[in-house]
This record gives sequence, structure tokens and C-alpha cells, in this order.
Amino acid sequence: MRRALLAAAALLALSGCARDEAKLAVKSARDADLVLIKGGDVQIGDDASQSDERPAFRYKARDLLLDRTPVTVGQFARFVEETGYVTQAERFGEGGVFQHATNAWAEVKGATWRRPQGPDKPAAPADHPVTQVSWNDAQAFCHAYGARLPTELEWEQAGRLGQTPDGHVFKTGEPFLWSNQHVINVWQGAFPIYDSGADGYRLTSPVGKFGAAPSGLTDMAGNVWEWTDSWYRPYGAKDLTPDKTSERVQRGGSFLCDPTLCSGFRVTARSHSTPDTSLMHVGFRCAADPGRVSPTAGRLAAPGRRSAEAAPAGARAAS
Ligand SMILES: [Ca+2]
Repeated sequence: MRRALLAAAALLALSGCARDEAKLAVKSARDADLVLIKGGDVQIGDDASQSDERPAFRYKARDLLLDRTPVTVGQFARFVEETGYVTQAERFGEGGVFQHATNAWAEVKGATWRRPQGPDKPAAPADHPVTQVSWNDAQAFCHAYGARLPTELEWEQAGRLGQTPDGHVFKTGEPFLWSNQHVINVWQGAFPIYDSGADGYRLTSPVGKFGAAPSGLTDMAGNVWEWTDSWYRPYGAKDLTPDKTSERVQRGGSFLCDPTLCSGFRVTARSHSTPDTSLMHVGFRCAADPGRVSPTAGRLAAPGRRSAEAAPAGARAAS
């Protein structure tokens, strides 16, 4: 989704963000766990998948620290309390909210990270992933704690260690079979009219609610899309010279994904939006480099149990 109508305002806001970021350094350590994701020779993309996931290639991944969960509303609230940060949706006065009645996105006045669907709708719970945050907001948050956003290749490196507690990796062409045990938060029902919420949630779910993958990470499929540091461009293309239409990649799929129509939860799936876009189903998690971790970035959690090379090929066919 692109905020073309607000491009001029966005550019002004972006310059403001750049100036403000230097003032955002925090003193308190973040209440978050950083999981060590081992490096290795990792496949990225899938030649059997849609065009922007091709051609598949090998990526020599380095060790990486990645947030165990997406950044929560509670974590973001503490960041705002300490820094006085104002998100882009708050500056613009509106955020993107999906309208079930029209099967379309609309800018809703007053939709912010505090109330992602709008000011007259429920507040976002503290243990849910923060949403209605732009890429610029996400980057400002991670940088304030001495961390950074992961690249999309790093996200896929981690996702290939398993996206569900039993280590399943969602792949192209694989039927999504329902079972009584839901392992990711997606849509159940006739999209966009009716979501039964059979997995317990029609919107976001608490981070970690569906368990941790063998890597130690949670929410690596469904719940919310996650911003990455990467510009959206074809694999194999030359480096992008960004302009005001350039977009950043999101990974992981969301609660709005109906598996009969959408496959955003697949490990190779890519979504993308301009860096100033704020949406009700997009959040983020932070990354850091081992050996160069800021004291405020978070706690170091136990290493993952599997290296990138040992990632399972697909331990399950149902979800
Ligand atoms: Ca759901």
C-alpha cells in the first residue's frame, strides 16, 4: 500500500525523522530477548514460486541476533515514554485500516499504534505486536536501542529454521491443511466477509501465543508482517537508487491472510510498502550483530538449536 497522496508530507516528515533520531538514544535496557541465529549457506527464494521470489540463490549468512518476538505494544510504549517519540501515523493523523465491507484499505483518522483500527476501537493490548508503525518508526526504535532492522535475507535465514513449534517451513505449492491445533494466526472463513477466529484471534495475537520455533523465535508466520531493512527490488537486480516511490520489504504474513487466497506466511513470500506507510497488520522486530551488542538492546537468549544448514525440509503438511 502506498501513500501517494501524502508523498510531499512524507518527505517533510522523513527529513524530520532523520533529525530527530539522534535525540532518541535511550538509557534503559529494552525488555526483550535476542536469539542467536547461526550463519551458514542458506537458500533464498524459490524457483517454483511467484516472480518476485525468483531466481532462488544461495546466501552466505553470518551469525545474527534477532528479537525472539515482534516488538510489542508494551515495549513500544516504554520507548515512547522515555523518548517522547511521535510516530508517522500520529503526525499524519491517520493510519491504514482494512475495510471488510469494501475489501479495500482506507486511511482512518486517528488510527495509531495505540488504537490500530481507529480511535473508537479497542486499544492494542500490551503483549501484542505493535502495528501502525512505519518503516521509519521501526528503524528509529531499533536504532534508539543500539539495534537495527534485519535484512530480508536475514529474516529468511531465520525463518528457514522453522516457522512453527514443530519446525515446519511453509513452502510454495504446499496445501494448507487445517487441523484442530492452530500454529499460526491467520484468517479462517470467507475472506473478506467473515473470519471465524477459530485460531482464537480475528486481529493480532499475543506474541509467542502459538509457541516458539526450534530457533527460539516466535511469530515467524502470520500475526503481523514485519518490516525489514531491505529495499524491494527483483532478486539479482542492481543496487536500488531509492526515490520517493521506493518500497521496503516486509516478511511473514499476517492475521489478514486467508490461506485459500493468500500465501504471505510462506518463508519466501515478500510484501512491500513505502517507508512512511503505517498499517494495522504490519509490525517489526530488531536485529543485532554478535559481539557488537548495545547494553540497551536486550537480553541474550539461549542459542537456537539448529544451524541454517540443518533447517528441516518440512516436518508437517498441516497447520
Ligand atoms: Ca486469526
